[in-house]
Amino acid sequence: MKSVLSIQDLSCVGRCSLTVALPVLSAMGCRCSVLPTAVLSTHTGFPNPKIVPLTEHISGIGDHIAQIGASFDAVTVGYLAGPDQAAAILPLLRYYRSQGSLIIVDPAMGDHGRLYSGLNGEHVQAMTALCREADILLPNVTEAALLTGNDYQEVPEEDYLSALTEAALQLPGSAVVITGVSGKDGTIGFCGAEKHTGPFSYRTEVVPKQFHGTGDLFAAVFTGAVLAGRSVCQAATAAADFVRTCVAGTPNVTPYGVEFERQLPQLISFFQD
Ligand code: PXL
Repeated sequence: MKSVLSIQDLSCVGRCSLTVALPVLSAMGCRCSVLPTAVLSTHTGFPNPKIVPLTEHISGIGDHIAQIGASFDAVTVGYLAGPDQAAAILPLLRYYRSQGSLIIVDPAMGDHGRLYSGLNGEHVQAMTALCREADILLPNVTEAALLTGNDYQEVPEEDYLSALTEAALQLPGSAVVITGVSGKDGTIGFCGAEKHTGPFSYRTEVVPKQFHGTGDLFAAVFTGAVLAGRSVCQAATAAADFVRTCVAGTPNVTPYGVEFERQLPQLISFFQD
């Protein structure tokens, strides 16, 4: 059975981060271990969440996980509550990279041209350092712009996307997938490139509803699909289609996020022993 270590926050209410990664990766047949970097009463899309950072515990938890010899086919990183958290997980990422784990980083920092509430420029720098340890990067357009020092375009031009992809590929990783790319023609999709196979892109008709946590859902399905042997582009396509189905199947836009639960049986097709 494939195994994943998912490093991100645990938001008690509001589907995102670990409450998405665990069920999705389990449905896809992966043993999913977690390193919660913070506990939040809700994600930051609800007003005034209680945030309990676990920053000073990250290295102790990571050391013990490594010490018992736990191995992972993939180690994934998502939302972190501050720059010191990014610094705290760096040694663990380097260790698992040296052990041959595939490192997938979704530098979850913002959307629609703005940083998430409570994050700042220092966070962007720390996340950029973390992205240098990744094999595969999964930024949205906002995050790709922040990582590469470019301006943000809400409806990005083709040249702009090529420049963002090219700039993100200058980081040491082997592939980048830029998610949530809106087109003028009522489409949404992703674009990206693998260093050894070149660029790719995918568009599908947009379902005009915005939710928290869809990037986390994309990252979880993507990870499971890559571990099931799909190429980066195939895995991203499966993830984009799954997110679209979940968004379309959620009648009301609320901060509780998308109703992915009833779609989980679709993911069983990736299940491998
Ligand atoms: O979905 C990204 C995310 C994850 N975790 C927390 C968040 C957000 C986005 O706002 O607040 C706590």
